[in-house]
Amino acid sequence: MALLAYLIAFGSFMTFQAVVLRSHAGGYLVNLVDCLTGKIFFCQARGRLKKERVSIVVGDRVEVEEVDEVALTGVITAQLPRRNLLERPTLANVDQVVIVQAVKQPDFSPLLCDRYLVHFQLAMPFSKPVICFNKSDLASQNEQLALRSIYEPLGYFVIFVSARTGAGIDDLRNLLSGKISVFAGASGVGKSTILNNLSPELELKTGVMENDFGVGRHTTTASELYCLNLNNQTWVADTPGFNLYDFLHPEPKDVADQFPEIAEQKDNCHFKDCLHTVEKGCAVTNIDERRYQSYLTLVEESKLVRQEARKSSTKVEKSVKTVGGDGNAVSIPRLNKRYRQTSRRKQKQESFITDPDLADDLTPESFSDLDEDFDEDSE
Ligand SMILES: Nc1nc2c(ncn2[C@@H]2O[C@H](COP(=O)(O)OP(=O)(O)O)[C@@H](O)[C@H]2O)c(=O)[nH]1
Ligand SMILES: [Mg+2]
Ligand SMILES: [Zn+2]
Repeated sequence: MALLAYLIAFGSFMTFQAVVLRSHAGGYLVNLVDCLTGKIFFCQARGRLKKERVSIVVGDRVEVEEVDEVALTGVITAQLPRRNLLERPTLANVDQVVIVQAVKQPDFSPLLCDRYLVHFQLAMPFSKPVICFNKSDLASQNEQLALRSIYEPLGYFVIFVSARTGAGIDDLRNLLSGKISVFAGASGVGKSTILNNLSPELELKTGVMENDFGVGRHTTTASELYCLNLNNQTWVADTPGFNLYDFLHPEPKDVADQFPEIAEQKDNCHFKDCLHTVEKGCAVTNIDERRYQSYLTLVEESKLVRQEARKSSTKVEKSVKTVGGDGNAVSIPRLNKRYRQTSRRKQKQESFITDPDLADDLTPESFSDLDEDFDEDSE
């Protein structure tokens, strides 16, 4: 007992490194690195960090002090340098993305898969996306081969798994080991079921059930990082499905660079400013029909995105706000929403959760019912 008390007291003076798993109730849930307990600690950021507007996001490495191993709390005192930062989904220090698609239920959508590929190629140029087809138990060998033959020749690493039967899960585990990976893909493709199969103690809720608001109850609404029970150095982020406007679009002329089979042919095209879409005599030919349809769609969309951007850039007043008064008023740019501080109103709403009397009632369910941090105007 005395030893335990000593350890607790000692722990409170030590500095630990931690990985941020998700934001929660104005603070963060973290895993302590090199501490194989797998326990999740709730930490507030030190006031100084808030004042300096240090934005801590899922995947950040941080330093934690004042660790209380009984109450499972601590204080984040520093944010360690980031290797990278993804904007959508907001994640730091990501090594690779795994685009999860179902072979069936829902039917495989080449367009959606290509949207994710293009998005993550733009967002994470340092790492090639992996394509993971789930629900392989629902597709014949021939159907699997047909899907494989679209993407493998383009240089993508393709893996088939079934979270239901466990087929392919060991290969996926090897692929993830020692890295921080992102699972991206529409709701219902089986991301949570795969995570449960990889690490059963996660006990994630699966299956889309509609609640009274027409929203799937077990649909992920905020990015959350899970530490797989492998070697304490393997994390996977489950992320919400994207809305159409979440996808990044390059300039129309640059869409070709995101399709390896078009990129390698485009230099043979002698037309100036050719988008390789309609022109007779364009050198870009022999593209898989599904991929070409995706390409045409993305070129059209990227034109629309640029048009919209030009329209809204005239509304400059919307991107600045006025602070101060009495002749001292200055216009300053508005921060991107996700970097704004939580409003005082919202902090008050959240304070009941940080009430220690309520802390015992917190369950993973109540975590997922809470809003993401930084999602409200600070005005
Ligand atoms: N047949 C089959 N169904 C699966 C498989 N993986 C998941 N499912 C089902 O697909 C549905 C959605 O899974 P879920 O993990 O919640 O998807 P998420 O929204 O991507 O997290 C659930 O009903 C799962 O039981 C699989 O490998 N095979
Ligand atoms: Mg899920
Ligand atoms: Zn061309």
